[in-house]
Amino acid sequence: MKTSRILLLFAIFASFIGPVSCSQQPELSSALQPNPDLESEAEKSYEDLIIGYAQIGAESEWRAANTISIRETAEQLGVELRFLDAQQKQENQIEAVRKFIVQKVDVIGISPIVETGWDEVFQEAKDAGIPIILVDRRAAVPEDLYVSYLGSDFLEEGRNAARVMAKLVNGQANIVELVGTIGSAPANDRYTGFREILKEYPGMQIIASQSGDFTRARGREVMADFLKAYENTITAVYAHNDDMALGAIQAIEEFGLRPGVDIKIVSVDAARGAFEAMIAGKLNATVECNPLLGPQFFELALDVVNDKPVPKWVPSIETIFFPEDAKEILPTRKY
Ligand code: GYE
Repeated sequence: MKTSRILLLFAIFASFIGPVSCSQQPELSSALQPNPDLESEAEKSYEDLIIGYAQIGAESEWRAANTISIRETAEQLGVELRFLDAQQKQENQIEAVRKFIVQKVDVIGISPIVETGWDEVFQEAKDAGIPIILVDRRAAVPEDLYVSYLGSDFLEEGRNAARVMAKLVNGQANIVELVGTIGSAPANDRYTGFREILKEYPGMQIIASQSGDFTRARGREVMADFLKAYENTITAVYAHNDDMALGAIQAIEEFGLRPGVDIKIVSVDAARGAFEAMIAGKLNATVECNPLLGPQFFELALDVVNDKPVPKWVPSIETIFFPEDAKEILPTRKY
C-alpha cells in the first residue's frame, strides 16, 4: 500500500476517534491536528466547577483560617462550593463524601480527620468517577484512591520543632508533649519527626506525652495535669499546634510559673495568637504550617477536571518564626 493511501485511511480513522494529540503525530498534515478553538471550548473554567468539600470542624485558629481560605477563594473564582463541616467526627466526613457522590459534584476535597478508615468511601467515589483531592491531611489509602495531596510536610515540622527546641535549651530538657488529634496525619508525623531529631540529644527527654486534640481547652487541661504530676521538673513544652500551646501557657501561669522563661515552649502553625504570645515573651518559637490552601486547591481541582496531569503531592512552603521578629511580622500575618 502506498504511503498516501495509508495516510488517507488514517485520516478517516482519526475522524472517527476524535482529535489526535500533537505529540503523538507531529509529522501529520494540519488537517489531523486538534483544533485549538474547539479544545478551549471543551475545557472547563472555574465557573463550571461544582466542588464538594468535607471539612474537619473548627478546632483551631489554623482550621478557621483554612475554612475562610477555601470559602473566599471559591467565591472569588466563581466556583460552586458545597461545604460541609463534620464537627470533628469521621462518620460525618464519610457521610459528607457520600452526599457529594449522590450530588455528582465534579471533585471532592477533604481533610481527613484521621489517617485510616477511608478505603471504602474513597472507592465509592472512584467508582462514581469523582476524583478526590486530599487537602491539609493525608489518608493512609492506596494511591489510586485519590488524585493529589495538597499540604504540609508534617514530619519536617516535627523535626524543625526539635531542632529549635534543642537550641533553646542547649540540649538539656525535660519535655512534656501536647499531641494533636490521635491518629491524625499531623499528630502522627509531628510526633515521629520530633523524636527523630531528639535521638541526637541524649540530654533531652520526653517525660510525658498526651493528646490535647489540637484545642486550647484541652491543651490547658492536659498541661495542668502534667504540672500536678511533674511540678517543677518540667523545663520545656512541645505542642503540636499553637492553640494547645496557648492553653498550656494559661495553665503554667495558673500554676505560678513563667511560660517562655521557666518553661520553654515550641509549637506549630504560626497563627496570630502565637505571634502575640511571642511578643509577650510567653512562647519561644512557632514552626509555620500554612492553612491558606484555597487558591492551590481550586487550581488543582480545575486541572483534574480538565484531565491535566497533577503531582501526587503539592507541598506547602513553610518557615520558623521567633520572638525577636514577631512584632514586625504580626501585621503581615493573614491568620
Ligand atoms: O496544625 C492544627 C489543626 O491539620 C495541619 O490541624 C492541620 C492541623 C493544624 O487543628 O492547628
